[in-house]
Amino acid sequence: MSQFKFSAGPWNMNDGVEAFGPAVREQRPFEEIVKLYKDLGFSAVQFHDDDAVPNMNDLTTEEIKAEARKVKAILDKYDMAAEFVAPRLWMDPRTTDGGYTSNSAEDYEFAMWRSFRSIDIANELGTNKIVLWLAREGTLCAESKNPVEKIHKLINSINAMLAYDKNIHVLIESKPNEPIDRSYCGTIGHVMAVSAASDDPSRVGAVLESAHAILAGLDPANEMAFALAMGKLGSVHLNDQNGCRYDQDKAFGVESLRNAFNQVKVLVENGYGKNGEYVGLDVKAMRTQKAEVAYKHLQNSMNICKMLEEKVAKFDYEYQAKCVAERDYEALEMYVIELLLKG
Ligand code: XUL
Ligand code: MN
Repeated sequence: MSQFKFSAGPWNMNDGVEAFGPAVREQRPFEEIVKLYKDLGFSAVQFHDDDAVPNMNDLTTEEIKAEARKVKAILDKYDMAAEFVAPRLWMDPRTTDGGYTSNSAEDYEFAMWRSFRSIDIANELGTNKIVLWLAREGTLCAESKNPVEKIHKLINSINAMLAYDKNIHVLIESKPNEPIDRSYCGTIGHVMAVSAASDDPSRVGAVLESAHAILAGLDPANEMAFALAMGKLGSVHLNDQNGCRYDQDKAFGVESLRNAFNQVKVLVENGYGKNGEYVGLDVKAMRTQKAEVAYKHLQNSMNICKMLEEKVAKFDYEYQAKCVAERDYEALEMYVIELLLKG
C-alpha cells in the first residue's frame, strides 16, 4: 500500500509528435484520459491553463471561468482532484521571447494576463497551486537580455500573482535549458533564492523534476532534499533521463534505479505527502508505442515508485548506522545494491 497520492497531466498521454516527426497516435479526448487515470490509480490531474480551457485567448475572464467549471464537473464525475494549473507561456507567438522576461512590453502583459487567468482557472478547479515552468525565461542569445534586470522582473511577476490572490501558492519547476539555451532558474537553489526574495516566501516553493535535475548535472534526490530542508517542496515530477541530452521524460526508474530509490527514500523519510502534496509523474510514452498501450509508461512509473517504497520500508537503518560508525561505505553501498537486486 502506497503512502502517496499520484497525479499526471493530460500531456502525458502524448501523440508521439517530436522535432523530427509528426504524431503517430490519435490524441485521446480529455474525459477518456481522466477516466483512464482514475482506473490506473491516480488521484489528481495536473493542468496547463489551456489544457483546461483550450481556446482561452479568445474568451473573457467570465467565459474562461465558466469553461473551467465544466472541467471541474468532469473531475468530480470521476472523483479526481486538480493538482495545479501552469500557464503555458511557450507556444503562443507572444511568448517567442519568453513571458515574464520578454523584451516586449506587450508580450509581458500577455504573460501576466495568462498568469492571472491561470489563477482564476485554479480557483474554479479547486486547487491553490500554480506551477511555473519557466520555459523561455532566459536566452538563446546571451546578450539579448540584461540578466539582473530580468531576474528582478521575474520576482516582480511572481509578487503580482501573490497579490492577485492571497491564497495562491506559486511553485517554480526548475530546468537549466531547453527550449532555451540558458535559463534563469535552472536548479532548486535558484528557486529557493527567488522564493526568499519574493513578498511572501511561505507561498513560493518548488517542483523538482528528476530529468531536469539530471540535465543540470545534479542528483534529483539531493535537489528534493534541498527543497524539503527549506520546507518548500510543493510537488515533484518523477521521471528518468539517460544522461545530458534532450529532455526525455522516460518512465520513472527505468534508467537509474538507485537514483530512483533515493528519490523515493528522501520523500518517504521526510513525510512527503502529509500536507496534501502529490507525487506527480511527468513521463512520455515512447514514440514506438502503439496507441492502445501508450499508457504503460504511467502505469510502470507508478508501480516502480510503489516497489521502491517497499524497498525503502525494508531499508535497515541499524545496519546503515553500523556502516557509518565503521566508515565502511563500501559495505553500505553493497547492502543497497543487494536490497535492490535481491529483495
Ligand atoms: C517541461 C515540463 C513541463 C512542466 C509543466 O520540461 O516538464 O511539462 O512540467 O509545464
Ligand atoms: Mn515537468
